[in-house]
Amino acid sequence: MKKKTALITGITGQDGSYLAEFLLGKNYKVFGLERSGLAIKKYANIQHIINKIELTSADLLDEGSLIDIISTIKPDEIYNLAARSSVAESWKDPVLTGEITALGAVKLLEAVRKTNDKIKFYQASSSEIFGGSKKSPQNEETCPNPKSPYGAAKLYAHWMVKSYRETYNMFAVSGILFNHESPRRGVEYVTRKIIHEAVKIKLDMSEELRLGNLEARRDWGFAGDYVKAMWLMLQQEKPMDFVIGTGEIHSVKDFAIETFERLGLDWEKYVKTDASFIRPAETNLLVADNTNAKKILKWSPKTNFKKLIKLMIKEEMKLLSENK
Ligand code: NDP
Ligand code: GDR
Repeated sequence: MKKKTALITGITGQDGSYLAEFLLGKNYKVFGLERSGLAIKKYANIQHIINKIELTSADLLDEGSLIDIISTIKPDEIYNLAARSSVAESWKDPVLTGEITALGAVKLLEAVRKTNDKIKFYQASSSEIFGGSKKSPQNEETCPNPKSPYGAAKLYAHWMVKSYRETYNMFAVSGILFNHESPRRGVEYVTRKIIHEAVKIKLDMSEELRLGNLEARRDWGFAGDYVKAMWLMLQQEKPMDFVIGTGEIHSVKDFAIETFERLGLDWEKYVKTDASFIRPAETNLLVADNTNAKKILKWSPKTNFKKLIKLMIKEEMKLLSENK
C-alpha cells in the first residue's frame, strides 16, 4: 500500500511533536512546516525524530508559499496546529493573534481549495471558543462564546472550516480540544510552570513559585493521548467536529498541591500569588462532554490527572538534573 503523506504545521510545538511521532508509527511520510525567517531554530521537541521527518519553511500568512508547499508535497492529510497559542499573550497582542491564529488557518484552507480540495484538513480548535459558556459541560452542540482574543481568533478559524466543509464539500474538520499538557508544554503554561518551578525548588535551584488565579479550573489531559484523536477524526467516513477532553476538572491549586506533595514539599511554604499573572477575563467552567468521541471515534483518554503529574515530574527531574 502507498505510504500516506501528512503535512503538520506547528510541528515544533507540543502537539506537533507528538503527532509527528504518532504518524511515523503509522508509517506516514511526515512533513513539518516550520516558520520561515526564524533566527533561532526551536527543535527541542523534535530533535529525537529530526532524521525521520522533512522540514519545510513557509509563512502561514503568505498564501503563495503555502500553495507552493502543498503542490510540491502533495499531502493526503494536513494538520493545522500552528498558532499563537497563549491566551494570556493574546490580550497583549490581539492583532497578531488574529493574523496567525485566525487568518493563517483560512490562508491554509484557501491553499488547499486551490491546489487539491480532496486533501483532508484538521484544524486545531479549542475549548476557548466556549470561554463564556453558561452551560457546562460543553459538547459539539454548545453555542460558542469566546472570552479572549485567542478564543475569538480560534472561533473564526473554526467557523471557516465549517463553511468550507459545507460550501465546498471539503473534508475539513475541527478538533475542539480542551487543555492537554506534557513535559513538552511551554513553561509559560500553568501546568509546566508549576512542575518546572517545583522541581527547581526540590533541587535547591529556586525558592518560590508565583502564580495567578489559584482557583481557576481546567479539564487537563495528556497531549500524547490527544494526537490520536486528531488522526482518528481524519479517518472517519464523514467529516465531523469533535470535542476532546477528559470530562474531569481540577483547580490550579489542586495541581500545585499534587505536584508539591509528590515531591515531599509543603506547597503553602513556596506558592505565592502574584496579581501580574491574573488575566483581564477568566473563562467560565470549561469541561468536556466527550460522549461523541467515545462513541464514534472510540477514543478515550488513557492518562489521568495524577498520572499526568507523575510523568511530567519524572521528565522535569531528568531535564533539570542533567542541566544542574
Ligand atoms: P505550541 O504553542 O506548543 O505550538 C504552536 C506551534 O505553532 C509552534 O510550532 C510554533 O512555531 C507554531 N507557530 C506559531 N506562529 C507561527 C507562524 N506565524 N507560522 C508558522 N508556525 C507558527 O502549541 P500546542 O502544541 O500546545 O498546540 C497546538 C495547537 O492546538 C495550537 O493551535 C493551539 O492553539 C491549539 N490548542 C492547544 C491546546 C493545548 O491544550 N495544548 C488546546 C486546544 C487547542 P515556533 O516553534 O516557531 O514558535
Ligand atoms: P489556557 O492555559 O489559558 O487554558 O490555554 P494556561 O495554562 O495558560 O492557563 C490555565 C489557567 O491557569 C490560570 N493561571 C495561570 N496561567 C498561567 N499561564 N500562568 C500562571 O502563573 C497562572 N496562574 C493561574 C490561568 O488564569 C488559566 O485560568 C491553553 C492553551 O494551550 C491554549 O492554546 C488552548 O487553546 C487552551 O489551553 C485550551
